[in-house]
Amino acid sequence: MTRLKARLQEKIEEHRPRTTRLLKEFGKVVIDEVTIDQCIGGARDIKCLVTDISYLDSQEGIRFRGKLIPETFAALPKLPGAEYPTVESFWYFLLTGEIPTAEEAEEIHQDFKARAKVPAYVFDVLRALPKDSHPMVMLSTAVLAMQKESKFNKAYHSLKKNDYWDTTYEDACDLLAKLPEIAAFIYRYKYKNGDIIPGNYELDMGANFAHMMGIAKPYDDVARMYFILHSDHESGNVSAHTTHLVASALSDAYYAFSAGLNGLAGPLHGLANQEVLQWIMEFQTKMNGAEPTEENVKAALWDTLNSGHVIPGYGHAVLRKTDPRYTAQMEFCQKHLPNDPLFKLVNMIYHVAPGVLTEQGKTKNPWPNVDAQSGVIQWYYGLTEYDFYTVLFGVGRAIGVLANITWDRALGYALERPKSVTTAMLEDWAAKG
Ligand code: NMX
Ligand code: MLT
Repeated sequence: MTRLKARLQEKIEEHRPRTTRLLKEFGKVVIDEVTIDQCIGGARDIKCLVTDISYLDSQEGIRFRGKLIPETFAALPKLPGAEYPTVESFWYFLLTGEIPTAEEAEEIHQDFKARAKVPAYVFDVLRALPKDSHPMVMLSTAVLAMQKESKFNKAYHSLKKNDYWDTTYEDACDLLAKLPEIAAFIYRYKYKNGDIIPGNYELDMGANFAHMMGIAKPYDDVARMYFILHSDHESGNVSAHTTHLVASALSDAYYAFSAGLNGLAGPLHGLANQEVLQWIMEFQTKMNGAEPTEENVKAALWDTLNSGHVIPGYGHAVLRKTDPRYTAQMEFCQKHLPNDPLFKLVNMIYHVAPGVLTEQGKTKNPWPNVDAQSGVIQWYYGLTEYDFYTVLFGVGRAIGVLANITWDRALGYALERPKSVTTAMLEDWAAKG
């Protein structure tokens, strides 16, 4: 057993009495009420999910296990010469809430290496799909195709509820270890004439991903930063919530994560990073080679709004300030690509879009989210096929949602089944005030 798994087991045993006590002694304590607009409007702000892995505050943004993004980057171990921590050390941190030593992080690297081999049939399945399938269809299909490997599913009938977490953790690690190779395969198969680069599992996950993508340094650090930043955003977002919901039926990690990816593929969620680049490309085409100015950016933003579309990369269901994940990536750009024309244009949009959205007066949050800045970095390092960007988000998101469903099973969270009402019932409540 790895030190991570042993520590996780201890943590789970320490934690269980807290959940049991809350349920037994305080189960009927009221923590929220539900209004009609929440019922119709996407359950916004209703407190009815529990996770200790991350928490999103509308003002300060995400905290992973209590740490803000800069604190997380500063605390975790890094490889010599690297600017960002390894994904492996972050996985340990998300699961246990503890900072691993370099040796503990290396043990995860070795564990992932042993789990990394992608079954050959996965590549056959991907090749059998139409080549113009969206890369997210490919990723989700690849994950679902591997469901027969699920250790949880194989063991299910012989397991006791308290043991569910063990094989869920095994599935989570197996899946996470394989995802970078699957994602890189999709990229090279679809856009690089199938010129596949075999993995080098001596490298950590970020560096190996960069290697398999065929992109030179510092893309290893880009990959580490990107996967960590996109990993988790508490439990209510569509991809995390879907993964949690599907797993609550005791569908295994493969079923659950594949479903979560399908939610991530929507333009209001993870596909927004692709939409941002598409918006920029269409803007540049309209500019026909002319220098962008704040005036023509503003006019293009109004055109988008007036045609009934959203400005991709702006707004958020919870955040009410600039997303710190946007800021973290902007800081990377300021350091590594300060004079890049696309970065300058994205900055110009940042200066203009919040004013336009505020003037329009609909959105509760006119500030940029993670997706407004992420494509610029990918583009700069040669990854210009922007319909691939949500796959990168998906690999990162796996870290958070797989850690979450491991804990869901550890704490015996119930089948999720909220109650629905009818419009007539709402009208009745409305009439009564
Ligand atoms: N551009 C234009 N209108 C917007 C935008 C935007 N960026 N953001 C919100 N609105 C509108 C929204 O469509 C709604 O209009 P209506 O009343 O006509 O339905 C109104 O403002 C109120 O929406 P909010 O309550 O501010 O936002 P909500 O919580 O419903 O939605 C998002 C949050 C993220 C779906 C929304 O801000 C949006 O569509 N943003 C653009 C897409 C995007 O960047 N998504 C990525 C989010 C991050 N991620 O990776 O998942
Ligand atoms: C996310 O990372 O999941 C997005 O910012 C959406 C959200 O938190 O609702």
